[in-house]
Amino acid sequence: MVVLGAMALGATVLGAQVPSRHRLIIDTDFALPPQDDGLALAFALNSPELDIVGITTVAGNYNLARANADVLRMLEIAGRTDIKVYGGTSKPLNHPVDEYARTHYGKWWSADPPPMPPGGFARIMLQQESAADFIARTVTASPRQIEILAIGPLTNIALAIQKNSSFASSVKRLTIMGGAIASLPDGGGNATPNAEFNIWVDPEAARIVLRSGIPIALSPLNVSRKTAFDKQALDAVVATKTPITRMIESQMGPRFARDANFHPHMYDEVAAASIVDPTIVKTRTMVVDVDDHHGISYGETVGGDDLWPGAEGARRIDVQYDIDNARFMKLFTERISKPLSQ
Ligand SMILES: [Ca+2]
Repeated sequence: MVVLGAMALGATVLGAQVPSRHRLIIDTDFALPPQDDGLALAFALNSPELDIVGITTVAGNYNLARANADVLRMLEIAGRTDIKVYGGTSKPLNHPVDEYARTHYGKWWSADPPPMPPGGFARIMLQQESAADFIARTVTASPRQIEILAIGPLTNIALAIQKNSSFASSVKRLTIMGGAIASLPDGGGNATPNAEFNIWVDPEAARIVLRSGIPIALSPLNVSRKTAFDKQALDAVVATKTPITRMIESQMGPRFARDANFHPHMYDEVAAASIVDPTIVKTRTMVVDVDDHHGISYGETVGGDDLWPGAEGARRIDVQYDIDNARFMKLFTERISKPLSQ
């Protein structure tokens, strides 16, 4: 605890500089657990290595109103109303709402009012500034100091790139949960046969972001598919009673009660944990680009060891391809189940 406390403050101990915290913006298509964004935020709030400088919302799993309502309520439950929330875009840059979007997973296109979160709607409010404006302003004010964890469609990040010409070169690092690399084991899509959901919702934004030159770590389905949140993990998390674990128990307990073998993959949680401890994943550099043609592979992330015809202008990024699942789960459950601290 002494070591962590010193790290948390970025302090000097006996004249030796210890690592400073990651100053982090979290960009999320948020919903409360059992959705992975909710579990990832619970992990982040309880990780002293992370200094969350703001949360920005985007439409994805549900619409923007649901993301806003749920994340504001989660911060109240966690007692972290000091963290400001900035509302993002309610629709992708170009993706049309077609019959496939309406009938398959994801309510990004919906105008449904958000359901009441546990304990009622939050009393705290969104900030006036838009997500893209906040991201661009904050990052360019502290060049190469701010990291971004993007765990939804990349619309806000693409808009920040378009709004401010010095933004991309000012980002310290961008960790993305998204994509699926077919040329690596456990690839293949989940929104379509080839496309992963976050990238598929806004392929045009993802292509802008991946080609921007921002230092990127991609956490694709290839690693998500090697993980699962199971009954054992739930039991470990709720063994300690905190406002967060009680909420997780109320949200997820009934689901596991109906099916003890329920074991959803972990997506955004892996991306968040890989910032706290990069050694839990194996990473390789690849050229990665996004297919934004409205054809059978719309939204596919294609990765290769070198540039290939048609990918001119694509960039080399870090791609996670394997995970030490036992160490990840230990870190994840320990963090979520410990008492909340600021
Ligand atoms: Ca997400």
